[in-house]
Amino acid sequence: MPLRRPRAVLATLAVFGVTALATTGLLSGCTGLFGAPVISTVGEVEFGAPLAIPPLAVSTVDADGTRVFDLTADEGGTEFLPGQATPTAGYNGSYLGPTLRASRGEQVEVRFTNRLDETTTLHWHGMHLPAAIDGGPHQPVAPGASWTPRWRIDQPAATLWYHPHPHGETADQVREGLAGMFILDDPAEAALPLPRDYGVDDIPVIVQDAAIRPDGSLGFTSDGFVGKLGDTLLVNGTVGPYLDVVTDVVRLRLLNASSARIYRFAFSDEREFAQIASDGGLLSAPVPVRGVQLSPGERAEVLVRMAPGEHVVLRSELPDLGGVVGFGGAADGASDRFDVLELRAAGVLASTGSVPAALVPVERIDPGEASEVRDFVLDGTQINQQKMDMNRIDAVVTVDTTELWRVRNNMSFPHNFHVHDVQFQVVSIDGAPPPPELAGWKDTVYLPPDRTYELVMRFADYADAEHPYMYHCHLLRHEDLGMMGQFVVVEPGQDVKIEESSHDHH
Ligand SMILES: [Cu+2]
Repeated sequence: MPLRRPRAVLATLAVFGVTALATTGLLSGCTGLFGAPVISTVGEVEFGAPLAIPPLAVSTVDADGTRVFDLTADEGGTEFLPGQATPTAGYNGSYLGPTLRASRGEQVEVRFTNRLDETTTLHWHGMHLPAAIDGGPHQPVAPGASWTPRWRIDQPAATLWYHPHPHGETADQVREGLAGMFILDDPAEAALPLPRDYGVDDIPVIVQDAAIRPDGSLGFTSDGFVGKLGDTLLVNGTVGPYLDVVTDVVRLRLLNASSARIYRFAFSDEREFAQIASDGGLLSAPVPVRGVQLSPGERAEVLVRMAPGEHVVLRSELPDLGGVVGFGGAADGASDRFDVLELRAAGVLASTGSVPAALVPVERIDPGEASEVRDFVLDGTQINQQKMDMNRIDAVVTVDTTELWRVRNNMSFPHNFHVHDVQFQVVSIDGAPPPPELAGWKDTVYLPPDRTYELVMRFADYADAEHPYMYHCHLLRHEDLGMMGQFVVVEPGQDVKIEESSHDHH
């Protein structure tokens, strides 16, 4: 039994007409304001299972040099707890998907087949690629159908990911297990003395929360405004995982693939570690930290130094949601703590060298060059007082320009903001410069209540007046409820013409 039941209580909570439910078997402990369960698994997890490492996706290289991957989405069953089969879905397997890996400059092709019994899409989160193959809600793949996007990798080394993006259905499909990592390599990253032996000293860490009901099915412990939260962490699909560490420095690629939960990753001994990358690639220099906070969709790469023989636990400590949030924050997971992953160092550790003093130059985008300033106010589950409409284009961007987007969370609940097509830079937070860990490339950023984030981004290429990109809150319930908008990138003076056939799945 890898996991003792975490402390949670059965409570009902009326949040926007939704009821909070506790689905765990043994219920004890304390209750947050308004009755949401307060969860702590700290010290409760037995770490009885080796961390599953998603396999690297097999690829073939065509005669013209294109790297070709095959991905099939299908339903299956996964044994998260011994003897209990949980109905799940995955790519090329029963839960999650293989890690795709490609290098800057490579042409890639993904031959995707949907064997689910419902329509899905396959979105390349963080990837710079044409809108027509972005895999958003306008590229539905029907049950039994295939889809073969093909593009050139044209961005820095980074930890990206892929997941479904069908309008209104994203949260359920991701929660069932449809997600995977996409690692990009480039010469600048390869020249640095960083751990990069996949699954050995360079470890994908995909973190999701769920509640596993006694019958093995996936449930939740609370279902409030932010969405469904669970009391059990799945790390690469493993409950109660440990990792045998064999090098003196280990690189963790942290991905928050949860639909609503915000984590603040830290270690049980509060040790310092180094954040080396944010969503879109390496920072200019390692940032010494004792915690890394990730909202849904965000990634961070960190380096952790280990001593021979030691054990240390990666935890999620209380997240800093930014002041008083929601009903005291309990329904948003603000009061929850988790044991995530135990790192177990071998008695003798191979040396991977030192943590480099500098990483790669991160060219700053000058906000003074912005030819357009746009405001996005997130309120309720709307952006600028409108819900997503597949037939409405919310912003028309001219190709080869820089824009400044002022994004504001007008509520006392958490939101975040994800932009397709580009990696942006945070210019300011309520007028102040961002902290160093937010000074690199980002595609998703947490929005604390009552604050305004200025984001600068360049729309360098891929003009296409017929296919939109999305921007949206990546708390998946909010996205599904319509907290999303669409923009097209056009040639100067070009008219927008969205083809009716491109959104015929409604
Ligand atoms: Cu939101």
